[in-house]
Amino acid sequence: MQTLESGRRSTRVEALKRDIESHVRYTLARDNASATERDVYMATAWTLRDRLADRWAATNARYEHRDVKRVYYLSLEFLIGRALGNALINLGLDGATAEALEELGYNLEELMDREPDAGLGNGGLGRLAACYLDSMATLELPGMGYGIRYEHGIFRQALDDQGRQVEKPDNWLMDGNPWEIARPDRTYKVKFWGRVQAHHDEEGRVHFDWVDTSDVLAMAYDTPVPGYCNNTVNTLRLWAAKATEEFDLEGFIRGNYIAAVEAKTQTETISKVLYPPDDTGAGKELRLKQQYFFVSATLQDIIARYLTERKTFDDFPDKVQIQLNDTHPAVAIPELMRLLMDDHGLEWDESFDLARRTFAYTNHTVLPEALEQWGTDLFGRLLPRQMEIVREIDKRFRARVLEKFPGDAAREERMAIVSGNRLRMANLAIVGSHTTNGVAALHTEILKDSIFKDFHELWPDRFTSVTNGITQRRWMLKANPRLSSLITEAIGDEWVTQLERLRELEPLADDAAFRERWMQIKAGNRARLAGIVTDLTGTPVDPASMMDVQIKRMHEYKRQLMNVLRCVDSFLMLRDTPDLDVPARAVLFGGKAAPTYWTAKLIIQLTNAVGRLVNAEPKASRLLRVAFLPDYRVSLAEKIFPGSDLSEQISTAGYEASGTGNMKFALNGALTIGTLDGANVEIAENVGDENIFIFGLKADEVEARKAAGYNPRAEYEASPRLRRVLDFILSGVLSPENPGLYRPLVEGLLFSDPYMVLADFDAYVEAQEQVDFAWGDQQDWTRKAILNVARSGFFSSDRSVKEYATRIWHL
Ligand code: 26V
Repeated sequence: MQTLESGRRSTRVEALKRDIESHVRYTLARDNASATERDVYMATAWTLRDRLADRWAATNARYEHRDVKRVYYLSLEFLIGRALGNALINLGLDGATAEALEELGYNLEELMDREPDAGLGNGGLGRLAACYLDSMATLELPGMGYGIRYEHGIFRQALDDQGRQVEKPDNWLMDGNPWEIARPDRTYKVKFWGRVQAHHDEEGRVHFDWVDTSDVLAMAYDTPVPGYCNNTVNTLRLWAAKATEEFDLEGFIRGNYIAAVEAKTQTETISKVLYPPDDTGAGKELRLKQQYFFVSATLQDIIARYLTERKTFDDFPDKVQIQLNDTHPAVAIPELMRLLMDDHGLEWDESFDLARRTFAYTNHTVLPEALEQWGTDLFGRLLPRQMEIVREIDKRFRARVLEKFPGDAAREERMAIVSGNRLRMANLAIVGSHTTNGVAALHTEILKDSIFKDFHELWPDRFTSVTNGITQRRWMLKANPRLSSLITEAIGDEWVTQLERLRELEPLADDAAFRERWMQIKAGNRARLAGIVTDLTGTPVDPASMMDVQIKRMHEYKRQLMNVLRCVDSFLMLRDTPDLDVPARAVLFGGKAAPTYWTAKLIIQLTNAVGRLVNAEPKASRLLRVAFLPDYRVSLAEKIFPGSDLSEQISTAGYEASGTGNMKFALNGALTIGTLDGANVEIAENVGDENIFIFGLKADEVEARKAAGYNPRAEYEASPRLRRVLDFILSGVLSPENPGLYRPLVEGLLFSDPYMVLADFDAYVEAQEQVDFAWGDQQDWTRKAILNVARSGFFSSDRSVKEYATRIWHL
């Protein structure tokens, strides 16, 4: 007899099959026999999108009807990853769809693997934006993301036969993107260059016109953002650059067809490609064009939406809150003022006040080279009216500083928005917003007493902290289905929307039968990871070894190099000491280096050289494997976290603003080895000191050592272990054909070591020995792992978004 549930399910499966087949036939005009896997993937995606469409329209209608206060998350980056699996989970259709496809002769997992990642971001900042969209939709908050529809996202990373990073183009839109809907009716004109003309009206008031501009059109593409099983579907609106029609027409009139088409292509390069961070920081004209392009279109869109309900701007900040994801969209501050003054006739004071009450700014880094500055020359030529407005904001702000700190010219200059020929975007963002926040407790303290100290002294109330979070829907429910099922079986499924409920797992850490099941699942996930490592790198990995993982962007402050040095140390020990009693480990790395970041690229090459050496040495490779997984990205991350045992979070204290990978590991039951940096501090507080391996200098100690005149050479002299490792690399055996290849890395450490690798090395190796020891007791290790999971509820992006909503957006 069929139950009601299974009856509904079979109806659902039938409907899914029917719609998938119908999309193959009518959207793709194929018959079932000639349909390729790609066709079936597309048809499945459209089928799911159709099921989102009604809820999407209803969500928009509800927001409009209730005239809600809206939040706009402006970001140059959204690192979404794949959409199909996420839509399935959030619609609760994963089981039924798998069944439908199976009956059609296809495998859901395989189809999902065909979807290219939407890699419209570089790393943590972009992934955070994606997690926040998921949480806003799940919390039913009227939040909308705005960004750029890059034709090419983050480059794909390949490794050549020398172990060097090679960048390959990302062509994610090539096969069509079934998740987006073009909205040509939402197209705005964005102006560039030109000049400002003042004129007086009949009443003698001055008006400013921005004339002789060259214009670009911004066309909206919308992607649905489904909440978890709740009928809310929010929107991510990405802008694509299109040449204006006049542009084309002019070319025809002048008879210069080819030149006109060329000019059109040139214009459309604005949304062609995502910028990777580079050592030259700002200063790139196209990057500034991208920022202004998406900001201007976004503000026009927001104002148009606001004005459908009202005639004045009096309520603007009560209906519109705009979160600036780093300074990248900070040109929104003068742009909103320009629109209010020049297009809508408001006065300066009112415009500035409205803008300040509308914007909030999140800082994501303290690295000086990553703090954006624009040359006033470029900025002033590209955006002449906005430059005037910025200069006026700066003039008034300087006066305010001197009023509070009379005679303090040095302070005035430090705080200035425009200083010499530099426009400092962070200073503009703080002055032009109501709230500035850091992304973890320690990070915010560092903002307040170092890089933004002067601003904190002027406006202490403007600063607040919101610790980052991650969405458990993608990073647990979707990525780790087997552990998710075990957890749900034990405590119910409320954790999917209330992650703090994981606390209920705590007593089970002492339950031997539960631990047994936990270990079995972990073993399965570990075996899957071992298989992936072998597939991707050719390195065989014993599925019983400890999976020791460092995955994140390559940067010196993250200290992948310290991890590599530790691998060399282990190698030398294993090679030279017979019968060494240590557990088997696979040390796995993954991460992209910015294409112009030579040191980071050399560290990748060194990692691969160490891997080759270790994996080929018979004695060492029994207990140690080292592998670099190419093309680390969201979809690969989802496969790595569940199989990981040890999470490497070893940045120089004070440099990692928060980290979010650290949270994904803890949530999936890996133990952390880490410094007291970023959100590691809060992970340690939550999971308890006995369930984490903390080592190394603390942030204030790093500063003190620097102030006292840090001498890395002395560390080398004092530590025989460190000396052996560095001498080994200097010997050239890792690159016999070019023995000096890695010398610059070692010399960088010996002569400067800005990130204190040598100062922390011995402490790191000792902490790793504690890890080895703890691993020896698998029961206790598992106990700790369960407690890590049980206590990571705080790191849900639902919690972060709620904090933004109450403390910053006042929803
Ligand atoms: C930018 C640049 C540009 C110049 C060259 C080097 C460089 C290095 C880093 C960056 C960082 C850009 C901002 C960013 O992605 N920050 C990350 O934001 C995450 C989300 O808040 C946070 O978890 C990470 O700790 C933080 O590094």
